[in-house]
Amino acid sequence: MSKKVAVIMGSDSDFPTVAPAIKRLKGFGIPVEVRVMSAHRTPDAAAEFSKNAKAEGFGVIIAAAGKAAHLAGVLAAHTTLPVIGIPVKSSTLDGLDALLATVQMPSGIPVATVAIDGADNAAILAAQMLALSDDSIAAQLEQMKLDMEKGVALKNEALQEKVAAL
Ligand code: C2R
Repeated sequence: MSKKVAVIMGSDSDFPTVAPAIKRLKGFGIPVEVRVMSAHRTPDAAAEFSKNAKAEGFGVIIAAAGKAAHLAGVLAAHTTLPVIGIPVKSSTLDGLDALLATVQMPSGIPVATVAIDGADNAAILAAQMLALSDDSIAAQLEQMKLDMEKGVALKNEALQEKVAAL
């Protein structure tokens, strides 16, 4: 059994954005624990969770937050586990605020930041981290890339037919 992935979101309003990450991780057979937790609204719980995460069997933390998105950075401050940040588009600034707050970490405390609302890539990146010491996840990732390649080849073929018909 691989290490667990924690998927933490700043608010339950982030759930629709984060759901694809949970689905993807489950698809890989990776054990996932999902929590609402906030560096702003529940600062003690967030710090405590992160401090204990490694000992609790987590291998990666994914943190999703919108607006002034400090969640991923604060979780990263309290652990040596890799933290992946998902900036959520939940404001009038279309997620640019969350992107900058998540990605612009000071030296020493990295947060691997995916695209705005990039939940699926966050899950794939977490799987790639766990795959370093888990052959079953590594094999699934290899297969995923082969499937993707086949999918693009099929799309290319279909496109050639459309071009020829012009
Ligand atoms: P509500 O919908 O609950 O008002 O939250 C959440 O991630 C959400 O996108 C609005 C937005 O506030 C974000 N939030 C943060 C943090 N906690 C909640 N950015 C944090 O700790 O960084």
